Amino acid sequence: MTAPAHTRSSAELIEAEEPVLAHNYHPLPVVVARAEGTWVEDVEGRRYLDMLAGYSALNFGHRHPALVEAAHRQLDQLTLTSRAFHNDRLAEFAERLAELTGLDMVLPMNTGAEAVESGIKVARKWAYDVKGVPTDQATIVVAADNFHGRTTTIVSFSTDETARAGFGPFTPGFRIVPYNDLAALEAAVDETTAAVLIEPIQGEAGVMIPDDGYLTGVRELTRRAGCLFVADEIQSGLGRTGRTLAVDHEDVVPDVLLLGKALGGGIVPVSAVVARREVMSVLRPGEHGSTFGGNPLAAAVGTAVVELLEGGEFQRRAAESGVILRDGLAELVGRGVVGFRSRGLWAGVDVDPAIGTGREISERLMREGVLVKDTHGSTIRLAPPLTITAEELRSALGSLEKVLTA
Ligand code: IF1
Repeated sequence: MTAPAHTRSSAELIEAEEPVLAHNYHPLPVVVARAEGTWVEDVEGRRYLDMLAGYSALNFGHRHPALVEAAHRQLDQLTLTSRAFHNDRLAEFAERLAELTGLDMVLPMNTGAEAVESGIKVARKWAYDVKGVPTDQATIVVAADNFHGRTTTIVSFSTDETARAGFGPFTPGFRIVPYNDLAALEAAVDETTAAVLIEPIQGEAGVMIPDDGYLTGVRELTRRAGCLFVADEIQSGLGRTGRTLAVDHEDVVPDVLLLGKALGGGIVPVSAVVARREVMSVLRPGEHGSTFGGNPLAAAVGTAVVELLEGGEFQRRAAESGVILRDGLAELVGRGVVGFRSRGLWAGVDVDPAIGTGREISERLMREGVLVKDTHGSTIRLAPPLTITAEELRSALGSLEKVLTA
């Protein structure tokens, strides 16, 4: 990779953002200009190992050749029709995504939050049309410490004050129970319940992995109670945990699956609600839609993503490299690491607060050429591209060790 000819330095570009860009983020002070595979390069040509992978939108690495080729090919043919017309790429995308997930029908959207919103609408409509819940009485049970996106309805059921405060009034109809607590879930579900909506592993909360049997329990409970199980696999899905879906670890099939992030290969925003036929069939023409959802460029890239996952190679790599990650982190426990949780190539690492906040650790790692992101307090998350080599992973773990034991 050669450095692009920039007229402004990283420092100048960071400073230039301040007066013109909304301050809803506090990024690490690195200005990325190019990337390939596991590596990104800044304006000055410094290289960094990407251990965040666009919050798992880059599961296949930056600019995976098969995905870039699919995008290029589609750019030369057709990019947008709107859903007023059919396009020649959508049928195959839906067929293959349904097949991959073991479900029946696909509602294509763009961002994760849109998939969540759409899933909520489908669940509510199902509650009224099929379950017979009285008009406007449907409830959805969610978990504390969830992260499902940033829209007004989604932040209505967030328990994170920073995400919520100042954005009311909030959408009613949600009940919040502790995560990983089947008894609390059981107590919250009643005849008004349209769905239980959870992340099979909670990302933003710090990669919180529920006890074995929790997802099976949610599946059995929702079936018994006659409500839907909606799994938000926007971050946990598509290879990250060593299986296609995080629910696959318990061989559980939800009624509704929410996908996003890596579904667009890190190239275009692609999300989807995937559901059983009886559930998705509640939507009739005019009741829901999106200008961009299911556009031919998104469908072409999404189909190429599904094709990569059909081979199983990425799931296998995540599982195998996940062992290196887990063993490497285990060696750091007591040497700067207080505790950690990991599944596949996804880890939440609690750093000894005496060493620094998650932010400070992230900044020190950046100076070592490794990019990560903190979650809360002294927890950092690791989620490299699934294409990361054993050598690269060991090098990142070495940098972490250096920063923690310096
Ligand atoms: C931000 C976290 C990751 C998600 C789940 C839906 C969405 C997300 C399980 C919405 C999005 C993001 C968005 C990003 C930070 C991020 C995140 F820190 F919040 F938890 F990935 F680690 N469901 N997650 O994780 O998807 O609308 O963004 O496409 O800065 O808000 P979106």
